[in-house]
Amino acid sequence: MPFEYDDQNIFAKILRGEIPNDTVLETEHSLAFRDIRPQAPIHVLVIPRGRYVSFDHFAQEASEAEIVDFVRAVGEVCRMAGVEADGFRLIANAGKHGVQDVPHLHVHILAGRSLGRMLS
Ligand code: IU
Repeated sequence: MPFEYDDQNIFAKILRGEIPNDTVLETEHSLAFRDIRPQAPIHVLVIPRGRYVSFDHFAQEASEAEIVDFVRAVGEVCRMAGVEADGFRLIANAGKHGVQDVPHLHVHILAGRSLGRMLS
């Protein structure tokens, strides 16, 4: 099934500059900004600028330049979070069972408190 991207999703509007955001990092192909409802003292979202719904969509269709840029942007935010805090967690929700609210690929970076054990 082809991936269908909704240009009216909130992160598409942020990327078009229609809605403000609290930017922490801008690169050629990616943007990182603070989550509007933080679940930890540090809660940053990293998104590609391209029209990708989810991680699997991105991995299949993004260019190598976009993929390298995105992974480096995620890594840079982890580094920034890790400097201020004692470790971090990455999460990328997808689809209904993953409870993805915004249908534009985003990686959550959470830090600044103990996040508990998710997997046993
Ligand atoms: P999810 O992985 O799609 O479930 O998470 C979406 C996140 O986007 C969630 O943590 C929201 O607080 C966050 N968010 C935001 O940062 N800015 C917004 O305008 C909206 C949602 I709407």
